[in-house]
Amino acid sequence: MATDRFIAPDYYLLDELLTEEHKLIRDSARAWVKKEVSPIIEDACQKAEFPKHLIKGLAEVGAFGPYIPVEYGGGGLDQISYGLIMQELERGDSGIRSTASVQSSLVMYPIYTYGSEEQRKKFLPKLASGEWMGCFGLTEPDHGSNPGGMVTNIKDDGDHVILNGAKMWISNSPFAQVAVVWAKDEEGVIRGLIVERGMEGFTTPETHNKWSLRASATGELVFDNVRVPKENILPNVKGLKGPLGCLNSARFGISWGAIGAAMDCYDSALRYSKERQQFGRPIGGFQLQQKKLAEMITEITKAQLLTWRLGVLKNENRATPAQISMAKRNNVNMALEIAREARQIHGGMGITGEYPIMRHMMNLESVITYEGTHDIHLLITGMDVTGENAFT
Ligand code: TGC
Ligand code: FAD
Repeated sequence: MATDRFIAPDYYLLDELLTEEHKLIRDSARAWVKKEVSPIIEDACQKAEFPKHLIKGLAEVGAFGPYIPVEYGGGGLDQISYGLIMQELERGDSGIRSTASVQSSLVMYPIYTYGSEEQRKKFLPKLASGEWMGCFGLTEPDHGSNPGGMVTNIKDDGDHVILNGAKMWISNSPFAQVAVVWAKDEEGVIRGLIVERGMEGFTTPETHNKWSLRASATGELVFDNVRVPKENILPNVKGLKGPLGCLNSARFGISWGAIGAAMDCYDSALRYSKERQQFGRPIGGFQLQQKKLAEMITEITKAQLLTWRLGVLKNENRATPAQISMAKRNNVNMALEIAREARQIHGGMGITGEYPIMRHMMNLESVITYEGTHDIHLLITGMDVTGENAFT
């Protein structure tokens, strides 16, 4: 990829809504992405390799558990700080943000929120430092949008449970030491378990041939009579609200992250439109190109306002799952539309690795599907405003 010349758009002077601490955190994540991610990300994607060497730096910029209390190794920061870090990471690449949001929202969050004190002390500091990486097993081959139908199950075996079943499409699974797994007990109640690499019968085959999120490792979790000690069961939650509660946190982060990808596409398209000449003038002088750019900055600005307000509500514990769902749907769709338009502004160059556009666009095709598909989020808003359930 060419040199990273990213300049973040801030059309409505939204920096004025951030504290000095927010700006420091955002700027240090931004600088880290420019120095460590931008130079290697295109190559990692082309090779379909997760750049493992970035784990240490991700921990150092506070990307693992930013809002987890300091006593457990987290950053003790607020929700807007978390959002800003996710925005900057996804500006680099959705796969890098994915790694961090799984670790923070889908592994550290449930252990912190639903775990025992012993579980918090054993796992959280090592997850915060990146010494251990985690993954989150909810989706199954036959149960994606409908996780309540899961068939992965546990059976009582004295001081252990016996875990059987399979999860698929699991980010970070091929290298994770720890998996937070959701399974039904003998009464059909969903429980959360911490499954550790090395437990007999537990394997994590990698999923290959993805055209999207190529710098993020995705795989399965296969459980063949795995004996999991009862001390690894998350004691403080039962039912589908357990995993869905984690998704609220991850979807919130994604709603910020998507803005990062959109900003990168817009910034690249704006610069290209000023530099690229056709018919004797910069293509940015043509009305059709200006329409695209004007719509992009409008949509980015609206998304920034939406997430900032959501961050305020989340800091006050007032953000509802449906509000978070709306921001995830709107912002990811917005980013994908911008990536497609930016690709056109770059002409043929837009399909090459010289520019980040095609990579963002392909990544966003996963982001619009995971953490609840675009259509599932439409139905969540539909149900929230009408009171009618259109899922079944
Ligand atoms: P439903 O009957 O509506 O609810 C069951 C129970 O859960 C409660 N609940 C929630 N609790 C917390 N947060 C939420 N967002 C919640 N939504 C519902 C609800 O109150 C109820 O509680 P209780 O106490 O009455 O039992 O459930 P349903 O079976 O009808 O399903 C609803 C639906 C479709 C919205 C939900 O299942 C859903 O969101 N489906 C999408 C699945 C999804 O998002 N999967 C994501 C997998 S993880 C992933 O993709 C990681 S990618 C990570 C990365 O790389 O970045
Ligand atoms: P399906 O549920 O089969 O949906 C197929 C289509 O049907 C979609 O368009 C959907 O919107 C539509 N549909 C489904 N139900 C309805 C309905 N009631 N009404 C209208 N339309 C409907 N999962 C994890 O647990 N952990 C992870 O770390 C993780 N990482 C992922 C990483 C990647 C790269 C990808 C692609 C996925 C990941 N997922 C993960 C899984 C992801 O959450 C699911 O793919 C997603 O929830 C959708 O499930 P599905 O793919 O089975 O699609």
